[in-house]
Amino acid sequence: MPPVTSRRTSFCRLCASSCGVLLDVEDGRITRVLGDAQHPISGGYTCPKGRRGGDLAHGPDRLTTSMRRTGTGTHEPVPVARATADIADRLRTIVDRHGPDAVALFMGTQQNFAALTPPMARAWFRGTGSHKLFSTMTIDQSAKWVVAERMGTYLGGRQRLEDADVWLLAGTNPVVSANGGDGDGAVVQNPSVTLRAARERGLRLIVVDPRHTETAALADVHLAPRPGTDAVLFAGLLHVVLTEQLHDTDFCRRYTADLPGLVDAVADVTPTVVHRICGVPADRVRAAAQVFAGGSRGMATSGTGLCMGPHSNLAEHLVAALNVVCGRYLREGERADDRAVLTRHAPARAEVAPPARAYEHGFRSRIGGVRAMRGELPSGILTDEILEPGPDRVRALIVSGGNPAAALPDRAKALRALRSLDLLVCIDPRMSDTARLAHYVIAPTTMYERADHTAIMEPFFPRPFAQFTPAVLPAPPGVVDDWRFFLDLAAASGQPVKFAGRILDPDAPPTSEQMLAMMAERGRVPFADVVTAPRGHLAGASGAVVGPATEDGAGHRLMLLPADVRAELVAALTDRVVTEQFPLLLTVRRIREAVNSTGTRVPGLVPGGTNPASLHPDDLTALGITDGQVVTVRSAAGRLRATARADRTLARGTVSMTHCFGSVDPRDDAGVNVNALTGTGAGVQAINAMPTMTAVPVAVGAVAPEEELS
Ligand SMILES: Nc1nc2c(c(=O)[nH]1)N[C@H]1C(S)=C(S)[C@@H](COP(=O)(O)OP(=O)(O)OC[C@H]3O[C@@H](n4cnc5c(=O)[nH]c(N)nc54)[C@H](O)[C@@H]3O)O[C@H]1N2
Ligand SMILES: Nc1nc2c(c(=O)[nH]1)N[C@H]1C(S)=C(S)[C@@H](COP(=O)(O)OP(=O)(O)OC[C@H]3O[C@@H](n4cnc5c(=O)[nH]c(N)nc54)[C@H](O)[C@@H]3O)O[C@H]1N2
Ligand code: SF4
Ligand SMILES: [Mo]
Repeated sequence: MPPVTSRRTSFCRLCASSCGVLLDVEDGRITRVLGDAQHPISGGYTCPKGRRGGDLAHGPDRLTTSMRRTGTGTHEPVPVARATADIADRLRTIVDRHGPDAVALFMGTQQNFAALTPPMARAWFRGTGSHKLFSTMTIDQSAKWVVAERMGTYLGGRQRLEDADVWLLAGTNPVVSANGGDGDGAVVQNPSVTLRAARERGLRLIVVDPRHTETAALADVHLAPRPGTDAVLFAGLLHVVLTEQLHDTDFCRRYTADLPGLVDAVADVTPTVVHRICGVPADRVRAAAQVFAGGSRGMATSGTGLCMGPHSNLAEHLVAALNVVCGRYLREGERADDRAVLTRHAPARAEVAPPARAYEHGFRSRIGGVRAMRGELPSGILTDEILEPGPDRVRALIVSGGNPAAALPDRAKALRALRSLDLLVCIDPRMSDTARLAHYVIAPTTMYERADHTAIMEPFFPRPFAQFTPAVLPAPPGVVDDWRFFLDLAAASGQPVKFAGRILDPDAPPTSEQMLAMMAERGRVPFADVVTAPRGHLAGASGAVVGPATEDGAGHRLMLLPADVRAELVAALTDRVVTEQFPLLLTVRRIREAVNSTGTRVPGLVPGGTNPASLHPDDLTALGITDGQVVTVRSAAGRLRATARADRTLARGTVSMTHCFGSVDPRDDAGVNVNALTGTGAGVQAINAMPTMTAVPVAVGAVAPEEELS
């Protein structure tokens, strides 16, 4: 009998896009992933890694049982219940000796794409009493948190792409990353179609990127600054807007405290100064500012290219200041940007939450006196938290949906730190680098083996939308849902777990579907309406409008340029980015075929199988290097070997590589890990300890043939 194929609807959960998919399933295996053309948000779009989504479940390296490290450093299968009990025992011993702060949780990217995992991981963590919570946000875009703390937040909501006539994207390439920065969902889904449609209705698009990216190819204006100089560029854009009086005087009068201070601080940052520092011609700086401020609606949003640079907190602050002075926020009485469907609606008000500088009061780490922000310590100090002696040194680390061995800056130190732990637990469906170093690897269900909904992703959808998917594939018998592992670990440790307002009974836990329903109880749409709509539920506008300021809130103002930000601007203006020893600047770049390390080892997915070091062909010629040649890339932090690739989209003087490749096992042919080059002390940001991961000074040289053989 020929195998029976059934076609199921679901949504992909490898990135925030949550694209609607059709899955052909045969004998419990996915044989084909198709974009769902009738999906109301993604409209049939999928990317290469999404189309290989079945490999996560069926690939040769899929873990179908949990693993335990043996005395010789290899791993052997262990039943998950045994592993959970052992982990609880070992945690208890560590806490008894060293206190709860010896236990840390690292929350990675893939944790965020399962609705139940973050709340349950956090619920377990809260029960430990530890302060050592880390996530990838602080090696990514925590500059946005810093901006909110130093500037304050306007609570009426941001303008949206759907009715904007101008948009500026800085250091983000949504056509590839499906991520336009700032959690501003409009450009996340079906990105090139979305951006093209916006342009057809008259939107003018400005892209700021040292590379002529796939997104820049769709832009009206492309500025290619020298990497790491965005803060100066944005100060210059503000200079033009403010000297030419293109700003929104009414918004500034109502909601800002210190406009004259900003005017003064950027007075000398003329387009000529910008040209000298950033390499962008003065007339183009002026024109870009005029196009942006000349629009009536639309924001500047930014991504990793800004948030990972040497002045990331300042650069982000000035992007936000540009939005503020141009008044690109929703006013009282306007339709609110209300995308809550399964989550609770938060009312929008035309007022300011003043700068709170909460990072001055949070838990204080012994590492550099750095403090927690939003309950998290910065991942930039995680390795020191593990390695530096001290009574509350981190000795046990649980990694949920992340791969810090590949993702953390200063790879050698990160590996040393992870290897030195008394207990490393990694929940991962494959033997990632972090899993290989772990004492226990918990094998979880993969995306199509679990029921889920889009509650966490609501802010990223362009319209109020929610989707539910049941599990489409049977899970292998040895695996466990991520959320269930945290519940069982809490139970084995004698910690009660509270979820959606009730204490869960670990002996008779709810099903995933019940948990998802509990999570959606405060939504505006009954969960049943979402469950019965296989392609998801478009909820329509909620009718909410931006309300008036409260009595308390009416007096609050945004701080455009507090003294510390001003000092950072002075420093950025005098910075020397490149040196003779390291004349080139290494930049970050994502590829369609991988989300961080996920996808890097799927056979045949990444073109060429690896991550090259791209340079402008003229730079290659000047260095005497040919396309395809093996080169050494050196920085102050370390060196690596990669294949050189000629790439005309890059500005001269830049090198571009993709992160999270490579392997701790030298037998693997898995590319090279770029974090061999990152993470020296230089450029680490105050407040959030954000390391420099783009605009890293490097030198590239040919590898002599005899060296290549060794
Ligand atoms: N040099 C340099 N370094 C960087 C960056 C850069 O641009 N340049 N980018 C930084 C950024 S923005 C980030 S976000 C980090 C990424 O840092 P991480 O989030 O730590 O890295 P990922 O590779 O995304 O790790 C995800 C892991 O989850 C696993 N996984 C997949 N599905 C599931 C699941 O259902 N359950 C569980 N439990 N696990 C699953 C995958 O196999 C993978 O090992 O890297 C940072 N590091
Ligand atoms: N396909 C795919 N999608 C992803 C991911 C992935 O790995 N692959 N990762 C996900 C994650 S974890 C994140 S955080 C988001 C990130 O999403 P994005 O921030 O959009 O990431 P990138 O696509 O790398 O775009 C960063 C851009 O910044 C530019 N850049 C580098 N240095 C500088 C600089 O100094 N100044 C300026 N102005 N630009 C600079 C680079 O050339 C690049 O085009 O993407 C998410 N989506
Ligand atoms: S963009 Fe790709 S990885 Fe992201 S949800 Fe869509 S198909 Fe999946
Ligand atoms: Mo990220």
